[in-house]
Amino acid sequence: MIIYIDGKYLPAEQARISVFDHGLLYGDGVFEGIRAYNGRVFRLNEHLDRMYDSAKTIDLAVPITKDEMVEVICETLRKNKLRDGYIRPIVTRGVGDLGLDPRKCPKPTVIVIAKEWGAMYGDLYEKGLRAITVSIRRNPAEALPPNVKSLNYLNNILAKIEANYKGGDEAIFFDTNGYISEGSGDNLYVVKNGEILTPATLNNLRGITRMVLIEIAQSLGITVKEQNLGYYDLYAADEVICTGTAAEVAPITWIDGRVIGNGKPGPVTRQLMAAFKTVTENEGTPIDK
Ligand code: PXG
Repeated sequence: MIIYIDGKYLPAEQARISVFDHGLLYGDGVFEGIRAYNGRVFRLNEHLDRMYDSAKTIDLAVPITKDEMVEVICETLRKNKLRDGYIRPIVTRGVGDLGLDPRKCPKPTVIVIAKEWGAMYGDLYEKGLRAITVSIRRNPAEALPPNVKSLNYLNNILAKIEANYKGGDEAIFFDTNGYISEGSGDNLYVVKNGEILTPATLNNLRGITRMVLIEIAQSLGITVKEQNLGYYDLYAADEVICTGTAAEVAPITWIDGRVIGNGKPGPVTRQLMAAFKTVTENEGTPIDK
């Protein structure tokens, strides 16, 4: 496996960062999770826009341009002979001293990992996921905005740990006001009476797959409404869906012991899953020059 790190393409065992990198010491940095399908990188510009916006928000100047990042990502895929796979660009604050002041870090570290990664949830796309609403709340936007895709994922990891202990395939977060936020690594939707309802993106990450899902739904003539949702909306839903680059479009058929709909992936979910597959296989930035 070949990994890009600060201008070099190195074998994985030689791709090392300093123990004084503030990405490690403080989770100070940003990242993206992107997929390539069928020789093309899916929604690459949207992912990079989000990563550079996350960096801007934490006052981190990415040392290469977006165009250079596109080239580095495609070159990393080419060097690894990948046509399908998962891409993880990372920008950390860089090497500094102990002490959290970012002014101690003159040069951000840039890393790109690319590897194979198939369907995250295996047979659960057919069976449906079990989800647990967790007691830990999503970080509020006034503390650490969920729109910053930062290297500090502890809030999400704690939710995942709680769901693991309680027998869930995925966690469902509420925000500090009691409204539904998102999953530990995906956005959430309720289907009720043929309409899709989803929270606005202040209390959750503005998912790229979410954007795609909304476009697909609209092209199929399905109404999508952004609104505050509570746990009533989950338990009383006809269908519940989650989306993410890793999860893709996945059905949730059981939440906290309640069976959602008839306990099987519903018709709207199935329609969206099929349309998503078509879109991913036919769109994107070509990996080859
Ligand atoms: N919310 C959170 C908290 C996420 O981390 C999403 C929503 C969905 O966003 P996209 O843009 O991917 O539709 C994410 C993305 C992983 C992994 O390593 C997690 C994500 C993406 C890729 C890999 O588990 N989460």
